[in-house]
Amino acid sequence: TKSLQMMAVDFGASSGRAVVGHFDGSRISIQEVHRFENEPVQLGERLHWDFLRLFHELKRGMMKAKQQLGRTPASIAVDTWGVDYGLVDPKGRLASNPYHYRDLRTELAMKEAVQRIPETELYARTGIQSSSINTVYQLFADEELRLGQNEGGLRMLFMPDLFHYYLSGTMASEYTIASTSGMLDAAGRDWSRQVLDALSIPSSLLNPIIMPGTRLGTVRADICAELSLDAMPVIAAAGHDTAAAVTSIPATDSRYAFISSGTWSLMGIELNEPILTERSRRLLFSNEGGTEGKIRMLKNIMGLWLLQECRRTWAMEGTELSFAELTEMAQHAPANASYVDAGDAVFLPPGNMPERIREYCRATGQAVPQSRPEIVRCILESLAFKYRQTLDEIEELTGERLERIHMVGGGIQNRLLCQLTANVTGKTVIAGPVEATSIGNLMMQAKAHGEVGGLEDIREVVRRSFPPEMYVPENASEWEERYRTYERLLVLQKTEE
Ligand code: ADP
Ligand code: LRH
Repeated sequence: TKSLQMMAVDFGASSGRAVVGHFDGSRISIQEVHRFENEPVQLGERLHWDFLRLFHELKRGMMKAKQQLGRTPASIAVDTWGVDYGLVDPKGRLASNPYHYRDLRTELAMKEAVQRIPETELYARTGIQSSSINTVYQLFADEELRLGQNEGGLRMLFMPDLFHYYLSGTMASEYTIASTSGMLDAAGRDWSRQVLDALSIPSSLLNPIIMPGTRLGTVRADICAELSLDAMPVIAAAGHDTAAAVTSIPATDSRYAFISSGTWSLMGIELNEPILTERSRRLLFSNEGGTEGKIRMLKNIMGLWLLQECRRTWAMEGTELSFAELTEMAQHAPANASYVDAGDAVFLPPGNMPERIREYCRATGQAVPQSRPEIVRCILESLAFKYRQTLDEIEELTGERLERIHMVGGGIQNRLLCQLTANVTGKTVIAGPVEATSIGNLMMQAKAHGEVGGLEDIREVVRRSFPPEMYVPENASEWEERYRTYERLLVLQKTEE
């Protein structure tokens, strides 16, 4: 095996990073060379990502990677958050700035769309949980495009595909990111004709699906010149950040659930085929595409977004608090026994999160958390309870008992949340790696270079390279009691609907 030095750029919904990875055939080591904020921009009525700035950060990352290594990396791949896209015109120009999935224009569109194709049918075909963020509703909301049947000859590129296009000039839709759209046939792993036709979404917008680990081309000559790089291959590794993260879970068998913890918490299991039942639809599980032919059956949980938004509100009120400080605050707050449903779409849009949490507690007849520590405590406990609920649901859907929970992503730096998760689920939590997404991205590049085998080999490399941390359940019976309260309050009425 030759020694490979590659680079990955991982765009999360809250921050992005460029890392270089060194794979020697047995272990991989990574080094962050560039990190940047990813702040959305409200422009008039609409919420957008700042694509131009993000592309600029990508180039800065490439420049720093070269400086770090003293030479051009062997390849590059980009991964991003799910569902969002850009539209490119026939001359290759960005036709409009990409929208943020938290933009509210889709709410109405979603209601109209399900008049055309029932949610039950949408789910039976695509296996994607009903949510206003789904690409399918975003495209349906674009009436000009839909009713004009794409007269302008635009092409839709998901965010990682869009970055890859402007890097390499090659247009393609990588499977894992396309699978978040709600427009792929989950079992057939290709665009769903029926869904597109029912919603009059022009198929001329779409690109062929390619599988993770496909080489797209090389970085364009003008970018190489701008950054003084030699020719560098661009690889579609695993375009969806969550798919990349799941690829690098250091598991030894399949008796585990994963939680990919960042802005969102994505909790689920890996399967060979999707579960497309009425029960899994009602429980809001998605079947997204994984690497190596796998399906990620998972639930999108609001996640640390709740905390990020509180932090932003408090900063605007004049108190800047780090995530470490926020966690510390909650550590000493009493367990307050007020909870929110961390799956509830009311928490999706940005804006005054502390007040929305208070309002939720008020409306559900609970004590209203007042202080900041109480609010943070409420968020973290509510997340842990949601994980417990989701775990029970996964066990119900599969009829199998799971033994462990693997947690990965930036959110595992919140050690209180990892411990609470162990306590409330009664399962051992295995936490790590923090940079699972970048590592998964890099390992899929190594796969494309022919330097590593399948998933099992990749996971063995990750285990060897990043020993995880264990959290053992504490005070199980006390937490079981609390969970029963949560269940009576927030779970039972809903699941019996
Ligand atoms: P994304 O990829 O969605 O942008 P990350 O995987 O980078 O998200 O994770 C970001 C989250 O990690 C933050 O919302 C924050 O709650 C958590 N986090 C980051 N650093 C720390 C820290 N030092 N202590 C506790 N939590 C942290
Ligand atoms: C997490 C994530 C998640 C969802 C959301 C939109 O970063 O990719 O899996 O798709 O973003």
